Amino acid sequence: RNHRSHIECRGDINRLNAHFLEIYESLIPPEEEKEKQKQLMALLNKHVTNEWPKAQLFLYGSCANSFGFRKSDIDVCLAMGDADVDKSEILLRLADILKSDNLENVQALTRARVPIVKLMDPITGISCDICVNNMLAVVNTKLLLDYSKIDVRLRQLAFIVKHWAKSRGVNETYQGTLSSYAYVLMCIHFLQQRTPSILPCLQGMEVTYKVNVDNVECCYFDQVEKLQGFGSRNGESIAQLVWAFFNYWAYCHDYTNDVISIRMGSLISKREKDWTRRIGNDRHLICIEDPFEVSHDLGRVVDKRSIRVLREEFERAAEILQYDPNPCVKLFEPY
Ligand code: 3AT
Ligand code: MG
Repeated sequence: RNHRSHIECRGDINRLNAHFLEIYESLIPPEEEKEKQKQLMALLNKHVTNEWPKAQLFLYGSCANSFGFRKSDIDVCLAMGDADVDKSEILLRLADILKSDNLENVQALTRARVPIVKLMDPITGISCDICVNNMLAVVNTKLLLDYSKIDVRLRQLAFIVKHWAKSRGVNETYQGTLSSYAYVLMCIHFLQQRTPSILPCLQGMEVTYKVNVDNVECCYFDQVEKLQGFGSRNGESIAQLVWAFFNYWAYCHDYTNDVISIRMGSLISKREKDWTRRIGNDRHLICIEDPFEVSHDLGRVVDKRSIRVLREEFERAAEILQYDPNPCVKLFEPY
C-alpha cells in the first residue's frame, strides 16, 4: 500500500494553481445569499422569541463556518436555555407556528438521529433545518470559522476537497463515507502538520474563549486576528497542498495505528484512545477525533466496505494529480 509514499511531486504542479483558485472562487457564496440568510433568520427569530422569550437562534454548519458553497441549505440551532426540554414537543410546536406563516414544506422529523424541523422559505428560496439545543455544533462551527481566518489556504484546500468528495460520492455519511465536517478537520490537521506549519493548534494555546456545553469544557485561543501571517513562513501553493493532501491520505497515513487530532495539533495513537477494536458499530477504520467531544470518532460511520471506497478514491486522486495531463477535469469527474 505504501509503495509510493516518498514520491516527489510533479515538476509542473503550479500550473494547476489558477485552475484550483478558479474552482474555489466559483463555489464561494455571493453576498446576496448572506443577505437572504439574514432575512430568513430575522423571520424565524420573530416567531421564536414570540413563543419562547428566552430562546435564541444560532446559525451553525457550513453557512456559518466559512466552508459553505453557494446555494447550500442552512443549519439553525434553537437554544432553549434549559437543557431538560422535550425536544419533540418543541419541534412539533415550532412546526405548527411556522406552518401558519408563509413557509413551505414545514415538517417535524422528531425521530431522526438529530431531530429537526425542515422548511423552505419561498421568499428567499432557502431551505433550512432547525434543531434544538445542539450547542456543541454551534461551538465547533466557531472553531472552524476561527481557523479559516488564519490562512486563506485552509478555505481554498477545504473547498477543493469538499468539491472532490461531493463529485466522487464520498461525502455521504449514510453510505459510510465522511461528513463535510470530517473533511474540514482533515484539512486543518494537514495544515497544522506542514513544515513550517500553516496553522497553529488553537486548543494548545492561551485560553481566550471558554464555554461549558453539555459538560464539555470547550476552550481555545480565539483572538485569531493576532495570528495574521502565521503561515507565511510556509510558501506552499494551493496546488502543492492539494497534491500533498491526497498523497498523504493515499500513501502515508497509518490507518492501523493513528488518529488525527486538531485538538493536539498532531497525530495520536489509537492505543491511547482505546480505539483499536470494534466496539458496537464503531470500527475506527479511519480515526478523526472530534475537537471537543474527544470520545467521538468522526470516522465511526466508515465500515469495511466504505473504507475501501474511500482509500481507492484517495489513491485515484493522488494518481491523477501526479500523472494526468489535465487533472482538474479528471479529479472532479462524477462517479
Ligand atoms: P455541507 O456544506 O452542508 O456539506 P456542513 O459544514 O454543513 O457541510 P454537515 O452538514 O456535515 O456539514 O454538518 C453540519 C454541522 O453540524 C457541522 C458541524 O458543526 C456539525 N456536525 C456535523 N457532524 C458532526 C459530528 N459528527 N459531531 C459534531 N458535530 C457535527
Ligand atoms: Mg449543512
